[in-house]
Amino acid sequence: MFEKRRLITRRGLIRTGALGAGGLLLAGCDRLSSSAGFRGLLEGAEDLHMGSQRLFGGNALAREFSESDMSPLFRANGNQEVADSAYRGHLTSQFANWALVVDGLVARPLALPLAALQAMEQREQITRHDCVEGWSAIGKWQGPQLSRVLALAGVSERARYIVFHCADRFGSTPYYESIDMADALHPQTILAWKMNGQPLPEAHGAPLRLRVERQLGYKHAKYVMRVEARESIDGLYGGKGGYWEDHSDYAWYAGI
Ligand SMILES: Nc1nc2c(c(=O)[nH]1)N[C@H]1C(S)=C(S)[C@@H](COP(=O)(O)O)O[C@H]1N2
Ligand SMILES: [Mo]
Repeated sequence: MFEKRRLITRRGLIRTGALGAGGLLLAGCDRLSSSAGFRGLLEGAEDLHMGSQRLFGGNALAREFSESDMSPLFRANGNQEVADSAYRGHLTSQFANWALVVDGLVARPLALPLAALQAMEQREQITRHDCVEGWSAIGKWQGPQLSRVLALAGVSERARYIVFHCADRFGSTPYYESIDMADALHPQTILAWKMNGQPLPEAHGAPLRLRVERQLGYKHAKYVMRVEARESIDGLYGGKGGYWEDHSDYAWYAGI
C-alpha cells in the first residue's frame, strides 16, 4: 500500500533518535542528512517513519506561526528570474492575461485566470520553509487550496500524482515537481499568489507558486504555469518526479 520511499529530513533524524548530540544536530543537520553514511544507517527507520506518519497522521498539519515570528528577510533561492519571453510579457502586464492550465486526468480541463484564483476561497498560513541547502525562513502565504482547484476541474479517481510545470529552466531543462494525492488534498497545500501580504515578486515565483508545507523547500514549485493530474510519473522528464530528483538525487518524498 505504501511505496518504499526515502525520507531524509532533520525531523526524521531527530525522531529516529539516531543522533545523540544536540550540538551536532544544530551545527550541521542538513549536511548530515545528505551524507551517504547517515542515509544508509537510517534507511530502515525512515521507511517505518514514513509508513507510520501516513497511517496514523496522514492529515497532520505543519506547524503554523504568528506574525511576530515572520523572518525580516525571506531569502530567494534557485531560479529568481525567468527568461521565457511569454513569461516576461505576462510579468510586464502583471499577469492580467495569464491563466493557469489545469489538465491531465480531469473531467474539465481549465484555464484559470489569476483573478479567478484570487476570487476563490483563500487560505492564509504562516509557515517555515526549510531548504536543504541549510537555511530556513518563516513567511506568510495566501492562495486557494489546491484541493479546491482540483475539485473545480473534476480530478479523476485514477489520479495518483499532481505535477507542477514551471516557466523557468536550468539550461534547457524545465523545472517541475510532483506530489502525491495525500499532499495534493492536504488543507495546507495551496497555490499561493500572495507572500507576506503582497503579490508574489518574480524572485519568489510570480504569479503562482506551490506551498506544500510538510515538504522541504525544493518541492515548493515557483512559476507554476500548469497543474497536471497523472496516474504515473514514468516517462516524465527524468522519471524521478522533479527537477532536483532527476538531476541531484534529491528524494522525491521530502516530507517532515
Ligand atoms: N520553479 C522553481 N521552483 C523552485 C526552485 C526553482 O529554482 N525553480 N527552487 C526551489 C528551492 S530549492 C527552494 S529552497 C525554493 C525557494 O523559494 P524562494 O525563492 O521563494 O525562497 O523554491 C523551490 N522551487
Ligand atoms: Mo532549496
